[in-house]
Amino acid sequence: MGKLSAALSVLDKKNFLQVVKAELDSGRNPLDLIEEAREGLQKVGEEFEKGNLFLMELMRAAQIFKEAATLITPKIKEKGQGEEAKGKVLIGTVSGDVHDLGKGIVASLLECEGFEVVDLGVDVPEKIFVEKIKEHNPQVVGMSGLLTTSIPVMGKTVQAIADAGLRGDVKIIVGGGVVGEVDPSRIGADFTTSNANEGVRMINKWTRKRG
Ligand code: B12
Repeated sequence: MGKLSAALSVLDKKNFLQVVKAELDSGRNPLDLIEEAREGLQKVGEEFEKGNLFLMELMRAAQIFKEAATLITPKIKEKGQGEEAKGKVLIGTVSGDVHDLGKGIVASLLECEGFEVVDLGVDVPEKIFVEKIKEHNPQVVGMSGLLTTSIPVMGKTVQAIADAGLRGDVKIIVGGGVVGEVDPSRIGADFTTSNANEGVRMINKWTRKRG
């Protein structure tokens, strides 16, 4: 385990933020830092699952991660400056799920790449996805979720988009922890991933202008 994930997994905020700052100052790739911090959060999640940590501690870990993200994302954005607008992506965490750290990272990465991002927030009902697709006309819809119970909810959301006659107009990408590892056909999505970079690469591929 790296220094960063070790500090987060024991909820040592001071040390964690110090390591983040030092690594950024030494020119470390901000995306690597995010992935390392994510490992730390995963460890916290495992301890929570085993009953060794309370929900309060899970929340504290999330808060520490958020603080680090406010230091890291401007560095990611610096890299992406000057890009032309590439297209529009609508993104949200599905109904019943409030996990949003990963979604925030994907949204920042997409903005860095020059996409316009419409972030619908968390716990987003199916009908809001449908309404907002009509309103914003995105090329890509991203759904995030970390709970196992979010898998069928995502399936229902895709179905609602299809029932509204909009499925042919958008590519659908799904991500977030174990949810991002399921087969896309189970959800009716075009792609699933638990890696923000891989997701952004796929969205780039879909929206690349031809000719
Ligand atoms: C932090 C956290 C919380 C925080 C969330 C704070 C917030 N603002 O997001 C709080 C404390 C609120 C929370 C609450 C709960 N949590 Co929680 N939580 C976590 C934890 C520790 C980390 C998740 C995280 O943010 N990781 C860091 C981010 C960066 O990673 P990520 O989300 O995977 O995102 C990356 C990729 O997946 C990808 N990605 C994400 N979304 C998308 C979308 C697209 C389109 C793309 C392309 C890519 C992409 O990009 C990111 C960067 O690479 C996980 C443990 C784990 N193993 O994940 C548990 C975990 C997800 N939680 C869990 C549970 C059970 C809960 C609660 C039910 C607990 C409770 N008893 O109340 C509640 C549920 C609340 C709800 N209704 O949603 C379980 C889920 C079990 C399951 N399989 O269903 C986990 C796995 C913990 C565990 N092992 O038990 N949680």
